[in-house]
Amino acid sequence: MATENAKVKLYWLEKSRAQNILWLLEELKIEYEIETFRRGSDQLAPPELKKIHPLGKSPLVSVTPPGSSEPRVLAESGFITQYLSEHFGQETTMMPKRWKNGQEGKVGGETEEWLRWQYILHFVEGSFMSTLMMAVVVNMLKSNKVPFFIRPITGMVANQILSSFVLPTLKGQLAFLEKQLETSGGNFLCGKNLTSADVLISFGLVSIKDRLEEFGSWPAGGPKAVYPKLYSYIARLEAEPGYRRSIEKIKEIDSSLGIEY
Ligand SMILES: N[C@@H](CCC(=O)N[C@@H](CS)C(=O)NCC(=O)O)C(=O)O
Repeated sequence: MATENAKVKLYWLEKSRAQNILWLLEELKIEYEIETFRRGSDQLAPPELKKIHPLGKSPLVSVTPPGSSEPRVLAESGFITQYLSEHFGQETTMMPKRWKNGQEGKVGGETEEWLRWQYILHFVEGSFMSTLMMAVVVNMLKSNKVPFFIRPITGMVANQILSSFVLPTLKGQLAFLEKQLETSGGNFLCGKNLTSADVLISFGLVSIKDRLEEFGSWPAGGPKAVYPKLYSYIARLEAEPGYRRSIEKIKEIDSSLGIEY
């Protein structure tokens, strides 16, 4: 698709991973439109989003090619990230170079950076976010959202699920990310440059960084001592100018809209 004059629109939901895509659009330095949505009192997305895409989740992005009036609706954060990076990221570091010189199109001819980038795009939604969601939802069984007289029982069940399955899985994924950072040869997951894989994982990491101790026990020093590289990396992501701009952008649109990680 020729990208000049393509119209891009982000359907952004408050307190959601749509913030990643807003950051990505800022990095791509393209013009885009943004429509904001609030969650209902049930914390779900409003029904209007179902008119854009049948699943009614956010982020959603529509791309209208130049000369067309037919927007293509993209859903699923990983797919949106890949599509936007491939079409609009050529002049940026968002998508690493795919082929080693002279190895174009060959099995095994891909660069290490590109393989990492593709892998992380799938890992984020395929593994990481579902573990985080499970941790957060199971943890609610311990909270004051549950009537106090059954909370001792739901709390016991929650602790059992967290300690036997969720936290070990999450710790494995965080240790994996720590190792990725150790071996990337740079400050980011794929190497020296910030890519859209870093952008895509940011919402999950920022939202969970201060909550890990709620999910079970940790060695002395807590998660920060266990994953020092990961915690420095999260701080670097939060200091990125594009990340800061994405937060300012929402405040400019409506200061009452929640980003809340
Ligand atoms: N797998 C989807 C997940 C989308 C998703 O669940 N989005 C959440 C926001 S973080 C949402 O729309 N929640 C509101 C709801 O479930 O009604 C993706 O990769 O984008």
